[in-house]
Amino acid sequence: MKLGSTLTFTNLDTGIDAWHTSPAVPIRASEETGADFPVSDGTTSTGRSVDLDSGQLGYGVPGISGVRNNAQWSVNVNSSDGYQPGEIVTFFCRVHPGMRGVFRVVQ
Ligand SMILES: [Cu+2]
Repeated sequence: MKLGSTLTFTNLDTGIDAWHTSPAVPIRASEETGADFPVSDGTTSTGRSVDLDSGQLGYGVPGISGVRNNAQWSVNVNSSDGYQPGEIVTFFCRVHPGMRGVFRVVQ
């Protein structure tokens, strides 16, 4: 992700009532992969704490389902929010932990 850009997560499964949280829980950025990846300790590769929680992206009964009733959620990847070139941020879906992603901040 280029520093200063916006990262938007879109739930494309709303037609089948599948809710996703993308990213769900901020997780430690790591260049390692394995059974313990990603680690959900809420920090990036630089050790900086991040709060990336989209809530449940999708549509449901207001007040009961707990979903946002919105299919998109965005993060501003900019220096004023602490992002730095080279920083790696990993994330996963809390509903479907096998859905994982990562981005590296570039200049
Ligand atoms: Cu999901």
